[in-house]
Amino acid sequence: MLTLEEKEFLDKNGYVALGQLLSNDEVEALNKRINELLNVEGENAGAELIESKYIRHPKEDGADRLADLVNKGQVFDILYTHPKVLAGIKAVLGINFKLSSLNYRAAKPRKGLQKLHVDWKNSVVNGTYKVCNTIWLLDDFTPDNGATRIVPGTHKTSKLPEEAMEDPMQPHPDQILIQAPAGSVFIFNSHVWHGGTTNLTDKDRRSIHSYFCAKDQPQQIDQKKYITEETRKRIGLKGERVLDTL
Ligand SMILES: O=C(O)CCC(=O)C(=O)O
Repeated sequence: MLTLEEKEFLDKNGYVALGQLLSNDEVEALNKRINELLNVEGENAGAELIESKYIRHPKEDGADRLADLVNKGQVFDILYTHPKVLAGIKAVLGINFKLSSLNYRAAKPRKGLQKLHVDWKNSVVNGTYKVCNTIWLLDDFTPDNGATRIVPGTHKTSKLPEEAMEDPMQPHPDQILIQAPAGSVFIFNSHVWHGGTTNLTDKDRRSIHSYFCAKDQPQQIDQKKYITEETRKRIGLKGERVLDTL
């Protein structure tokens, strides 16, 4: 499902654009459900990440977070079962992977800057990648609304940003910004240096991350613990295989 060119680009640069996989109606339906959840969950939004001891994200100042979207509506199913996305994840992690978490992140106006980071404790130089992310754009990503930055090729270096840069909060000379219309999807190897940028507009910059890990790694959200009967019935064996809940 991924062309040879897409696979080679992903391997070389650590990210690839998969195009606009969602229609405008699908984006609208996702944003509607997200708004409902933000209203209902209020201060508790993202609590599942705290429970699972994954504390960095919900405490992020300047970003809204929602977690465990797997169990919060059918509208989210496509985000971790789309065949093209699964093909992209397989290209990075091999056949033995599972969903780690399905979370919402919005960079709030005038906020959202993150240091360049990888989602792993150390650098991985031999290609045995452990984690891989997908970002689904729920707004157009533009140069000034907090688009994700990536430093292409850094998943193959032996250094982490904090070892190579004086200040990983600063722009990197080689960084690119993910820029594409709402409904687009990018795969990025989580070992590539990446991070959110400042949203200089007065509107949220919304996205959902379907984040995957190798089968032998713990999930950010323990999918077996959280899965509801309703989700099980809805997604069937194929979905459960991706969640590793069977
Ligand atoms: O949402 C983004 O632009 C990037 C988020 C990210 O890298 C993170 O939260 O670790």
